Amino acid sequence: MGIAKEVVQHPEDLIPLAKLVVASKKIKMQLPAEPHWGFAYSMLQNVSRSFALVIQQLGPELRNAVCVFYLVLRALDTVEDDTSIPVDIKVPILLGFHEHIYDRDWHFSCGTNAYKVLMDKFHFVAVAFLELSKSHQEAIEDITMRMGAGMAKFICKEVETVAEYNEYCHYVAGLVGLGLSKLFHASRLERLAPDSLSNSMGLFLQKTNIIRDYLEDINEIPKSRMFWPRHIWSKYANKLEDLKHEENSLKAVQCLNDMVTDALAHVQDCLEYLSDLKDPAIFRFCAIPQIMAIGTLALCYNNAEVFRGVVKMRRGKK
Ligand code: D9A
Repeated sequence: MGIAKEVVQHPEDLIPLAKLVVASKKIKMQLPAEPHWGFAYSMLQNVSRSFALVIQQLGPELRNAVCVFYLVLRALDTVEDDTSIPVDIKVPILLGFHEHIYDRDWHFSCGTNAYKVLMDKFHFVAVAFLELSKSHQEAIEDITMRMGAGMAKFICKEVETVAEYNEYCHYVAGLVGLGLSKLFHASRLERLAPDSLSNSMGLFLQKTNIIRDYLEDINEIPKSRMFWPRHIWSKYANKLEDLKHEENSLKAVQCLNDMVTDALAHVQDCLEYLSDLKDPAIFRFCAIPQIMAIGTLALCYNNAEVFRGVVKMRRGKK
């Protein structure tokens, strides 16, 4: 991305940017020597630079488990998102994914760019998974199974009600919160958090992404699925696409504020979840994405720019 442009436009960001560059250099140097772990951590950097930084907060055992968990989930997402896979092929892959992670020889090519590399070299992820402790493996397997089943359930379904919106977000994000809480507990660093609080941690992040990415998603070719629930947007427009047209700006912003208010309902649970954490490294790992999400929602609230371009916080401000 345009780091030079960012610095020219916002010179005050130079210091946080420099810190980020130093931090990411450090991660590059620390790539493990074993090919599967080297692949796992470099893949993590390729698909998500900020998550690769945040994960460095954790101690080695938990970090390896979270790294594998993240890549397994990204692979599952890649299958879900690939519109060129026929539904009758896709559904069994989603339903069987939790078994494929135990299989060094399983492989299914799909996705594009870094995600294609992740799928083509998925055996590295399986090998890394098999090196995790049994309790970490079980947590990852359980969540992968439930998420795959949830994705399969929603494959051809529009999100109508707010209850369905919460259900979909539970499968793709709330379960991630449950899985991470299990991993923290399995590492004996935390008490097991209540599922409802873990779920809210995922829902808040996912809903923030769904709100922020309106324009990116609606303009995607081939047409991607939209997750704004019909029961919310139909109060403001006849079609969800109409919100991006200048003449509907007022209704669009009212709808946006409705969506933001719905997301904010999870903040109380998120704060309770964070305040119960004991381990300082786990606290930072969990708090950083939540703080970024709060910042993103603050930027989005009452902001018609959400319908004109993608509203993103600048790195220095993160
Ligand atoms: C997370 Cl293992 C995610 N998701 C995130 C990232 O944070 C959560 C995916 C896989 C894992 C973890 C996360 C982090 C810490 C504690 C959590 C938690 O729960 C207790 O998940 C709930 O977004 C994806 C889901 C929301 C679907 C769960 C943070 C992240 N941020 C993006 C930044 C951005 O702008 O999107 O990935 C990124 O780094 O690319």
